[in-house]
Amino acid sequence: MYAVMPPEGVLESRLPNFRATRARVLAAPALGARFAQILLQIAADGGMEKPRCDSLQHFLYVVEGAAELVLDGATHRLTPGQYAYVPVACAFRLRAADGAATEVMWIQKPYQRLDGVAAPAPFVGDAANVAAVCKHTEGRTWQHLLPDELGFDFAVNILAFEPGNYFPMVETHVMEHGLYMLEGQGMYLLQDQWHECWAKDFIYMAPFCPQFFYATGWSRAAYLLYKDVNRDVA
Ligand code: UGY
Ligand code: MN
Repeated sequence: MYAVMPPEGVLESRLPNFRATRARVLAAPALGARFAQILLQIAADGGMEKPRCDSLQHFLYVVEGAAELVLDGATHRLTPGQYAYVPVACAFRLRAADGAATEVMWIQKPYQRLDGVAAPAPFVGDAANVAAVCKHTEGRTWQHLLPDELGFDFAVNILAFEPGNYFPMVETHVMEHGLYMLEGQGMYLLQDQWHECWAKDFIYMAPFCPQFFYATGWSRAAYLLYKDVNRDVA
């Protein structure tokens, strides 16, 4: 199962504890996903009314503009490509910064603890400082935005493709994906259908959905990819 969602078709929601904010819900348990992914379009005077502290873990990635994040008592100004990880029971508050609108991708997931493994601590990062690793083929890179540690039960990676570059094989795996196209364009094979995708499109891929991508157009293509990892599956 999968869902391809161009931005113009994703109707807006209003969420509790937010003011002057349009929420585009891209993935949620209602879809069968074990996480939620929401694009927040926050007006200049918008954002969370009060801090939030709950039983979910959160990942926030700034897509446009600048956001002010208060995390665990410290204030951060985050710009495109900068992001934060918020563990369970950690207070945070997100608002627009600099008196201008901002767009933030928000991922929420219940945490699956592992006996004997410490839960991750909150942190703020910048994709510009994350190494781009070439794993299989030239012209195709991965950036792992979260540390490769067993404490994390999900990963968020940026995959980038030079024009014409592609996966070495069709993948089919137990992990599910939330994919947000950051730049460029390409063709996605999902199950047995081809879909053309552009920047700002979203794709949900359920576990075991066959998937393959190649970049088209004249500039590189890149996407932000959520994936569940590091836990038993039975
Ligand atoms: O890591 C992944 O599962 C990745 N190669 N999948 C994808 O980009 N659809
Ligand atoms: Mn995959």
